[in-house]
Amino acid sequence: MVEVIDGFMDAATCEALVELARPRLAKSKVWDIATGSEKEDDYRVSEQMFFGRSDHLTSALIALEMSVREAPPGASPEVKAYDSPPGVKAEVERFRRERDLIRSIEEAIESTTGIRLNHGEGIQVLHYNPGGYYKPHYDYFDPQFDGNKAVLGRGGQRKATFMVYLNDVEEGGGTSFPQQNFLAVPKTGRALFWKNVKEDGSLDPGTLHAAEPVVKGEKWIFTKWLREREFI
Ligand SMILES: O=C(O)CCC(=O)C(=O)O
Repeated sequence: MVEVIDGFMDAATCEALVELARPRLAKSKVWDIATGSEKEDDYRVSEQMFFGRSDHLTSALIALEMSVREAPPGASPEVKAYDSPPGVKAEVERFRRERDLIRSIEEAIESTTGIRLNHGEGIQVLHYNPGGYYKPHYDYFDPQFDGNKAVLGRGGQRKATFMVYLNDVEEGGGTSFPQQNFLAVPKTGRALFWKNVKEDGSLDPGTLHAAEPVVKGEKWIFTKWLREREFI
């Protein structure tokens, strides 16, 4: 039921993603089905951040590029005086490298899963320190709860989950699937892929899963949830 794909990502790409995510982490929250919003809860102890999806990053990059003023070669000093400061161009380049990295990962997920890139939510990077965990939960949104209506309106159900371990964990930190008696062990670049709904479209409770406590070392992963339709 859970597909394990070793070597989905090379170590350098995993490290590059971690370094981009590291300064942007915030405490993880859990989804509250009663209110349809996030709340703090010790059900989950980790830090996280989301990257924008690459097609959205591309639109933002085009706007950024258009905002850079650079006079053509040979322009007079008076005209060149209106050039954007060098820091602006460096920022555009930094943004382009981030877009390229995210796009390459998202394209690899698309070709591995056969699910279109624009069905994906943004890549979510998670970081666990020793003692960090996420108790058993489902990734799908149960439509019987009113709090899930709005989030389901943004592209339908999370029909599948694609997750990648971005480092080796010294001890603990596996991903357990209690209904399937299965424990995945973190390993740099190893991906897990599973479907949260059955062939008939019903929710699959066998996908219950948990992040086991990290005992030693730290743990980095990313998760990408894939919707039935374009995620908006
Ligand atoms: O950290 C893990 O191994 C699992 C993460 C997870 O279950 C989630 O982000 O929904």
